[in-house]
Amino acid sequence: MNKTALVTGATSGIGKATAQILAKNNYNIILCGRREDRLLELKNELSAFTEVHTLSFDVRDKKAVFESINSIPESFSKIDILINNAGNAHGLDSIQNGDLDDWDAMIDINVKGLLYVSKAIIPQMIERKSGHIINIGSIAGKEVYPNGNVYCASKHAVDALNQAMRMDLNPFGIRVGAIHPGAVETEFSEVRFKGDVDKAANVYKGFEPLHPEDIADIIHFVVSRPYHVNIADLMVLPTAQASATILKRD
Ligand code: NDP
Ligand code: 8X3
Repeated sequence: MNKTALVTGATSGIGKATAQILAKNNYNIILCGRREDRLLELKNELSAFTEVHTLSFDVRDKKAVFESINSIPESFSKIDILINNAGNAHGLDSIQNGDLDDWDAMIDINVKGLLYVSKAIIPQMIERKSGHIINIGSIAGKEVYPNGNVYCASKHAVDALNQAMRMDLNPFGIRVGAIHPGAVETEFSEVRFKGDVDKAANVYKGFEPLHPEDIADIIHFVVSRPYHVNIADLMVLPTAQASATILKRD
């Protein structure tokens, strides 16, 4: 029987590429995100390969998270793989100039949203004594960089939660691991710079960033390891990137 994977943030970037590669490798997919038009478009594309269900909710809205996950039809309700990917940076400002709404967004989406979705799905994994959770962290969860303050804090929290989940879920045979990418060219920088596409494009100028498919390919590798193998913590950088702040540009 095909495994079922629930992917948050499947309307764009890493989440979308992950849904695409998993669908092509016979995983049933639950696509999550807020933008329904994109969810339906991707569902149409991936239905050629596998069974696809869509769930539109904002991960900040805990009631909507639980209602949506509880509404999943029987045929998709056994979730084998949870990919906690939804998240973004909002702004790139010093701590003294940071915008409170940006701070709320990053903590509410990247940390609390990840917790809500996990809390809604973990009980069924515990009951079955099986499951695999992949948390998408960041190099920003391993290092801090100037003006990255709250985004870095939110991703350090993901790193901590990844370790904590692995400990707490260990008695139940549930695999938990994180992937921490460096620079990946997605809509990430457009969101961070509030739609300023030129500023966003500059982030990736002069070097080859990772493409969302590079991370998706690794996620597929991680979930397809034999049960006794848990890839617990993996940092993936573009070759041009040595750290959060050291980048070799042409
Ligand atoms: P994108 O902006 O391309 O995708 C972000 C996804 O998150 C979208 O599908 C979006 O869907 C979803 N999302 C955002 N806010 C919410 C919300 N409130 N409720 C539900 N879904 C939401 O960025 P990436 O693909 O790059 O980002 C994916 C993950 O990778 C994030 O956790 C990010 O922090 C992490 N990451 C990214 C890196 C990069 O350089 N790009 C590097 C390291 C980590 P929708 O808007 O439809 O709701
Ligand atoms: C995204 C990568 O370096 O902008 O998490 O924080 S970075």
